[in-house]
Amino acid sequence: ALRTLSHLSRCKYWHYDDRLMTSSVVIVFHNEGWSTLMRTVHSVIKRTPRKYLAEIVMIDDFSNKAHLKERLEEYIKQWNGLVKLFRNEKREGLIQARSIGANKANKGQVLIYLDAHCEVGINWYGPLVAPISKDRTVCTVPMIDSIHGQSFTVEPQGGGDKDGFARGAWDWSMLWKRVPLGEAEKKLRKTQTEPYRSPAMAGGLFAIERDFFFELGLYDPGLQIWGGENFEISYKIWQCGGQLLFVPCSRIGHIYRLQGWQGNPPPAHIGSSPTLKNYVRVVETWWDDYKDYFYASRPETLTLAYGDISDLKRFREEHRCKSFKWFMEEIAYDIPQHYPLPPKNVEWGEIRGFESSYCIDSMGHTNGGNVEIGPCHRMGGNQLFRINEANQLMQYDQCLTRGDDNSAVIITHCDQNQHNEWKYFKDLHRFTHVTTGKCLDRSDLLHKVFISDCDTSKTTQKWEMNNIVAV
Ligand code: UD2
Ligand code: MN
Repeated sequence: ALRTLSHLSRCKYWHYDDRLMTSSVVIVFHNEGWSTLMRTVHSVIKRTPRKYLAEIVMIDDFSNKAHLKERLEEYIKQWNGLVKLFRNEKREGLIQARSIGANKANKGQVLIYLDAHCEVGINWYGPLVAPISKDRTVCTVPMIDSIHGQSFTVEPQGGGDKDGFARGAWDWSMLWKRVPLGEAEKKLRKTQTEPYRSPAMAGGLFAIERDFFFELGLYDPGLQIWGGENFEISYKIWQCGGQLLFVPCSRIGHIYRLQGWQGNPPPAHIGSSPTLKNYVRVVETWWDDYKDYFYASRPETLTLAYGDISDLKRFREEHRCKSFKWFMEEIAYDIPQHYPLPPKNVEWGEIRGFESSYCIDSMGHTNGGNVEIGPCHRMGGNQLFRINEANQLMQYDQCLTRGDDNSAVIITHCDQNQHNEWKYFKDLHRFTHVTTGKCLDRSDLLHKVFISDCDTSKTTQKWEMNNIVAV
């Protein structure tokens, strides 16, 4: 059961205009389960005042499951046209499917997007749409509770302040984060149940005035399948004159992915790394000089072919959208406090035993596991490292450091002032562990990585770092 959030019981005392804007609810789906998909639809119908619900538009993104064919078509007939179903003729991905949905859903004044495995809460509608009815350039996001994928229990999400309030954020590699609502933002509102500003949205659940979404150009048509669109729309809203608000009194449950579920694979006609390409398009379009911080965190994307973004740049100019620096200073000022701007890289790539075919491999270990030696695969991933100006030898958000036995090399999560221990001497083919004065060493035979007394005659202490590029 939902943990009692006593301050939220005050949501009962708000009065909403009885002439709010009407809405089209858009649900895009690809191979969703029957009960979760229909629960989304049923909950919207049951819990939305009929005079505001113009239609529910379902976009089937090229599913192949039998229950999503005739059975679905027959089932929605009970609502006499209130629920519409459109089918994509090829897999578009959730991002373009949502833009298609915006075109199909033309009856409501507001577009409300929901993932296909949600349950809207009681009185979700008024609080979510009222801010838009007041100012059409506001985009709102409900409080998203977490429905467990097996037990279907509902819990508030983590990552917030003591009352559970969080703002949407990112780290510099573009991973979605939630940071506690800070004092400065709290001061901007009179009560805890008022909407508050968020730099970014998670992506799946939001409400936006339809015409305003079209004025913003919908989603970048070059974004493919999954990922990054939540940041694109967030930056576009803020930098081009709108606002993004999180609304405490509108609650919607969402079933999060179960541990290990990788998501639906991209279709064959899509090239590799669509999500990474999306990230690059977004930072290239919106981040200005801050994009260097993204590339410092994900150097392998430096050479990624991300397509043409000249239309997006022109849009930014024509709409006189503000700079990312303005956005970071005025709206997202708290994010670097939680995710500091990363230092520049000195070198990055695979760490290969000099002139050998063996590379350091994290084997996916994190938080204290050993790094090992494995055959070089030149695919990046667990063999992709970077050494930065703060003397950290890193993979993603993890640092290499000395293990408890004083010789093994382990990998563990680090902040910017932790594990500043390494120097790479390119010409000497050497990694020095500065704090002990020892050298990075290996046993190709035993697949082990360790530190030992420096010895220029030992070939196992010789390394080369070679760039790896994502494709
Ligand atoms: C989150 C968002 C999701 C989206 C994504 C980043 C929330 C709660 N969820 O991941 O909405 O912004 O981040 O892109 O904020 N789908 C398609 N075609 C596809 C793949 C998915 O139609 O090719 C549908 C899918 O059935 C679902 C929706 O798109 O209804 C979102 O996909 P998801 O649930 O796998 O994304 P999620 O929640 O992991
Ligand atoms: Mn989802």
